[in-house]
Amino acid sequence: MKIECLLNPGVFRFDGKIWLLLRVAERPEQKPGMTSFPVLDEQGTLEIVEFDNSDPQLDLFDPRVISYAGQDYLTTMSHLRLVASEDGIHFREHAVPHTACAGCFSGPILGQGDLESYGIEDCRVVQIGETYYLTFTQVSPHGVGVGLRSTRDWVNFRQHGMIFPPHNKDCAIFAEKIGGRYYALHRPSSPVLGGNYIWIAESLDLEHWGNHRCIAHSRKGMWDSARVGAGGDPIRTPQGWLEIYHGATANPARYCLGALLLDLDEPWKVLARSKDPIMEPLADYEQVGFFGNVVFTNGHLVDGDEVTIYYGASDSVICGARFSIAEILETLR
Ligand code: MAN
Repeated sequence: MKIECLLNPGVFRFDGKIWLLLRVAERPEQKPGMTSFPVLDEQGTLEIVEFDNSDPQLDLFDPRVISYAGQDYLTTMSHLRLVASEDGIHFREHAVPHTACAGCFSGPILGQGDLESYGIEDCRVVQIGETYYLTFTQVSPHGVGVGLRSTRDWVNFRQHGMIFPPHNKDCAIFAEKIGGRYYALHRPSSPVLGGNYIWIAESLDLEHWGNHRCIAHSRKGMWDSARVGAGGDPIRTPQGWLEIYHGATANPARYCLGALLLDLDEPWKVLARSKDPIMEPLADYEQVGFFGNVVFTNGHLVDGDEVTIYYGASDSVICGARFSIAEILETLR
């Protein structure tokens, strides 16, 4: 397999270090005139599916997705992999402190079972108490939903299954309870009425979610006209919860970042929002790549007024950008 993209990392602090949970997207080396990609069968064995590009049943409409005879597939399969850093800039694979096998790396986190047979993507990591909760996109022929796993040591994981069924992604859990309840942002898609909007839900146990409310629509004629979706977990500020989100246009597709400010006690209330993006794909590596014109985030680190936003650029490489939280808040209207 060849790594086509390293993108959209989850971010967290653990054992005195800064960690990224990378999304690694792979496929076989492509032969001329053919399209091939991996899928997992029910036993978790990798299979390679191959199509001839001249086959009229094949629709290569998007570098990320293909359709053959009415069935949709992903062109790459993603798994998650840990790297660590002392300074938040230089990352390498690092042993997770682990009583059972000193010095071993925590292995890749792979898709498992029927709901993840096309892989797992774009993992948000939030720490609540001693436990890290991972919310990620589960992809399979059944659709795209949100999975939850949790861990305390990054060696042993608990599977909580799918918490938001298809079509849903971009799930960011708040790091604190509000009024005795957990809250999460999520992004269902509605193909006919509605669209790709950000919703909020609440839960008593992080597994069962209800009282869903729609809090932010895409906005016609603006940089976030086709879709919006939450980034990492909302950042608590004295003015409210600051949520960095991605917004995209459809034709041509262009992904930018903006922000929402949510009420501290009633987080379903949007107090302010970016009129213009806080970040756009401008550098070469943000404009050209596997899927160009993309800046996309699902993780950040907060240090006082500074937030380092880790982001995927053009679905190919991982970057970081530092912002002042106060400056972002000043831009919101
Ligand atoms: C979707 C997801 C992301 C990806 C963007 C841009 O939102 O597949 O993983 O980064 O599209 O391609």
